[in-house]
Amino acid sequence: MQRETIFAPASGSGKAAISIVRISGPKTRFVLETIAGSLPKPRQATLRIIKGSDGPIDRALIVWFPAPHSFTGEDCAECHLHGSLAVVRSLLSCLSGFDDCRLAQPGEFARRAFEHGKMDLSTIEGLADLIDSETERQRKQALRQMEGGLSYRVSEWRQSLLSAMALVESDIDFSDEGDIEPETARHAQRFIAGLITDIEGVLAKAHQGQRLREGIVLIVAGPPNAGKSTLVNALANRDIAIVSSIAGTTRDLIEVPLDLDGLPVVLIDTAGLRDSTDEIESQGIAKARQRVAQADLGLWLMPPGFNEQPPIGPDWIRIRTKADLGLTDHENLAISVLTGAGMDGLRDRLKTEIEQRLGSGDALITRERQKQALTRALLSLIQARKGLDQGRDTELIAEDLRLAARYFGEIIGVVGVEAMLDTLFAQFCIGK
Ligand SMILES: Nc1nc2c(ncn2[C@@H]2O[C@H](COP(=O)(O)OP(=O)(O)OP(=O)(O)O)[C@@H](O)[C@H]2O)c(=O)[nH]1
Ligand SMILES: [Mg+2]
Repeated sequence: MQRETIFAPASGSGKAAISIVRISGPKTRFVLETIAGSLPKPRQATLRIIKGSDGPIDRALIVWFPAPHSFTGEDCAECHLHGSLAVVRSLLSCLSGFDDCRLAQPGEFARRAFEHGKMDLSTIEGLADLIDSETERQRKQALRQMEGGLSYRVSEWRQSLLSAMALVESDIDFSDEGDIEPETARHAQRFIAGLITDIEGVLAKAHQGQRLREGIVLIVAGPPNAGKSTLVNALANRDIAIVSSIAGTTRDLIEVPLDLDGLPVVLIDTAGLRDSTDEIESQGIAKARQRVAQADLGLWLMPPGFNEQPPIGPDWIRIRTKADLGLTDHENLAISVLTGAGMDGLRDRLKTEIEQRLGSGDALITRERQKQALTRALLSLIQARKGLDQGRDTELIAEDLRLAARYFGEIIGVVGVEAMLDTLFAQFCIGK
């Protein structure tokens, strides 16, 4: 059965100067010939009148990308239309009139690119992150991944692994008793030791990569009326949380994604911590305590006269609030949102602390999935190294190495990833 041809708007919805509709699949050539009169030269923007069944739709730039030199690896085309809702709608309905042509599902173009070997899995994850990126640091990390930073390292590792496997397996073939020759073992040891060191280095930075992708979780906590919501609003530069002089104003967790000078932060306002008999407030306090335990960094807000220590959780920056009231001390950073005193100092301190947790920004691993596969590969390699050290049966060592190869394959999506593909591609919008 011939594969369906898919189409979708590839640019944002709404009025704009230009809207792009993308088409991919075996019918693309026929569709173009029909709606544009004839096939334009490959990869050259060509101005044409696009015609539907009841007359012209728009005058548009058309680009024809014959397979395999296209984003998806199939015959592909882009129509750059005038950015009007009616024009786009009219072209989409014209395209659905062709046999075997239908609107694409979210991420379906990317999925076809993956299936045709145009992009591997970690590259596509980079693309998804690039589209989602909100800060400069996130954009750079995503771009590096999309350009194949992780794929490149993994393919280097696979090469080394293949060399080690070849050594070990040649011994299985030639030796009678299954014992590995000392010379061969030493050789294989060298490859494996190199791999282990490399992977441990990359994994050590994985946490930073994930934090950069997801944002550093910064939680604001303290007793009721400490000025938590006031500070959250000031850091976010807008009124997100209700502020009042009544203790127990904030009850739910309020999360705000924040771009702190290019650093991605998820700022969380919480209910003031105290023993409460109010049922709703108590639930809020329980939620706050839970979230405190998972945060990367915390601001512990102490109003004048309050001296309790923060709960066990993240690293805390202790802050004396309402400094304008004149009750500060020498130990803690003092701020007044009212007068702005101490706020620059707090922002600088925050930036330093966050920078530290994000590292230099050159992490290769940015997702839990990648981390897990790489950790499993590492464990298999460590197992293989132990086997070689102890002169274990070569067949067992070879099996550990095969497992490691399999886990490498998972990172770039060569094996065992069917289950997660649907989830990944569904993250994209339609038209990607
Ligand atoms: N003088 C002075 N008052 C402040 C300052 N910051 C906040 N306040 C006041 O302190 C009161 C409590 O502020 P909130 O921000 O609602 O305190 P909160 O910690 O969020 O309180 P809950 O949500 O009830 O836990 C309000 O009346 C604020 O106007 C400050 O820097 N100086
Ligand atoms: Mg509050």
